[in-house]
Amino acid sequence: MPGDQEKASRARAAQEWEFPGYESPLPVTEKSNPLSLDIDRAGPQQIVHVLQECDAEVFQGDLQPDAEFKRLYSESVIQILVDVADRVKTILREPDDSLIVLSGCGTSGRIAFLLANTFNRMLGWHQQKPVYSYIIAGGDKALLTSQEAPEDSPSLGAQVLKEACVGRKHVFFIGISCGLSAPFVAGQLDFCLNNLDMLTPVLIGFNPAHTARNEPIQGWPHTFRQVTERMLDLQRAQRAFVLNPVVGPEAISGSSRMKGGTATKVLLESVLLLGHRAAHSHVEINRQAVLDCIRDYEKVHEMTYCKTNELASVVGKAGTSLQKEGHVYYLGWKTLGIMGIIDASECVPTFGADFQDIRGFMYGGFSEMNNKEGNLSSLGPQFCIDHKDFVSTILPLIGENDTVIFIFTVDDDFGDVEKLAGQVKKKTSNVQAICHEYKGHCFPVNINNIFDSKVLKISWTPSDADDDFFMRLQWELSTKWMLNGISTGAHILKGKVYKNYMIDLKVTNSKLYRRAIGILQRFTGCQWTQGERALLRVLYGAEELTKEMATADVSRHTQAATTSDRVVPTALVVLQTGCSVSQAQAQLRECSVVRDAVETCLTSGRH
Ligand code: F1P
Repeated sequence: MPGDQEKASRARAAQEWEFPGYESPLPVTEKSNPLSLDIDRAGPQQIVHVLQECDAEVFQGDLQPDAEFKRLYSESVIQILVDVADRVKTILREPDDSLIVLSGCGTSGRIAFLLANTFNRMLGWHQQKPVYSYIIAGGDKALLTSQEAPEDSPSLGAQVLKEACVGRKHVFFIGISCGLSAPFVAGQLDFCLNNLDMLTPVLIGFNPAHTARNEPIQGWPHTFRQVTERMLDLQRAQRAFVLNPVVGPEAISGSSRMKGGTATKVLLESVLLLGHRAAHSHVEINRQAVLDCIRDYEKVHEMTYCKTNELASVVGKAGTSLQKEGHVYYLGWKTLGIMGIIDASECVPTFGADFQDIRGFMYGGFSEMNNKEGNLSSLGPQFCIDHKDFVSTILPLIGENDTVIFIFTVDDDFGDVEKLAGQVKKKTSNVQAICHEYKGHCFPVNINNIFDSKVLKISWTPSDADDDFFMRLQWELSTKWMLNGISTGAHILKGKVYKNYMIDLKVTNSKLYRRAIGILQRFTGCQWTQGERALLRVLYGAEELTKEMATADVSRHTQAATTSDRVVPTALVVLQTGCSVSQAQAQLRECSVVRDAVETCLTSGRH
């Protein structure tokens, strides 16, 4: 645990991004975190340490009473959590004709899916019908793969929500956009604001409202910021709610799957849990109850990062696998299997990874996923997520360069774990485990004997208030931190990160398009238009842009990006050296490590 001195220095470092001029005008979720500036040069131990520090910022209290940014523990945020939990309780008490919709894009939609299913299951235990529904931009395909383009359509968002509301009288809509930026969610919130007699909207995100995205949205009359401001006006009358504490910049700039996803899970689970406890067990919803709940999650952070050495060891193993062109496989059970699948799917847009680099599988596959569209495995290998798929298609090819990570708890059938581990061990000695047990419920055998190495095992001591349900939510969060650390760390070790930027991101929607140009500007000092031209030349593989290319919509550009590789690194080389697109591509092909290629180009360009 950090000492006082370390805590103080952490607070000092964290304050840097709070200065008004720091990387202005970027919103907090897009800024680079001063704590992780050198993460690209760090070893596994240091990577984990930096992630621990960045993740701790999620729970940082107000530094001064009049601090510019609201935090998770700020009075006003806690009050909104109380109000939202109270609404959840009201719906659960009178569930007929009511619906709670959780919606988002990418990671935010995946968390929406996870929680909608989890809390419907809880209702089932109380003999109640499901009340929750989830929406993810791009449909269920987006649960397993990156489908970034639908994120840009407000009308699609509104349409899907409208369909979900059919036959309901009251809908409590929770829209998640970590960066307060996704047009898909803006469209849904706007739909709510136009139908307030039926819908009450909640917006979850992690930027101050005045930095919500304000650029025009193609074919739509509003911006995200305007929608947010309308909601804030209605908040006074409790007809809309905006939950937007700041949790600090991501360790990898803009990678909202990390802290954004974590904070979403913490906030949403807290309000839903308290709503359920109030509705079913008559536990009062008040500020203290909210604070206690968030503190419990903060303890999960401490428990998880107590295992720094073990986690660093797995990060190192996974990094070596990726460096040697091997793979990392997550084999999980129940919702921890879903956490693995989610984490793996996010590596494609974040690091420009191949979907085969890191893959997730879960016991029972789609019959356990419980997604709306059912079994998607016929859509292609990315959608084959059952352990059986792993055994039939991957296991025969496994070798020493691969890392296989088992993710399970004491509540899973240990015989299944042992059997599969036995099969994998015949192929590689690199078999790791992340597992959770709790007081009075320990594994029947010494896990180390099965996995031959330091196992990442956390033994939890539940407090009296903890039920099994809450315990699982905590395991999920703990597992999320570990998996985010492993996949991020492994890609850093592979050289997919430059300083703390995802230098090889996929430029597949308008947010990522702007982020890519921002990266070019930052490292080459170019003007926006110059950076954009270089990016477009690479996207279209053209030395000269035609008028049509230069004037096309961003959606056309991002469509072109789906088939392009190493877009930002190539544009960087073009800008820095003045060479042609094909020369830059050839130069990068010679260099296996993207980070080194970028670094060489930038430093030599300065001489
Ligand atoms: C949604 C999102 C991210 C994803 C990528 C593109 O962001 O899909 O989940 O990792 O960065 O955007 P947000 O709307 O929650 O900010």
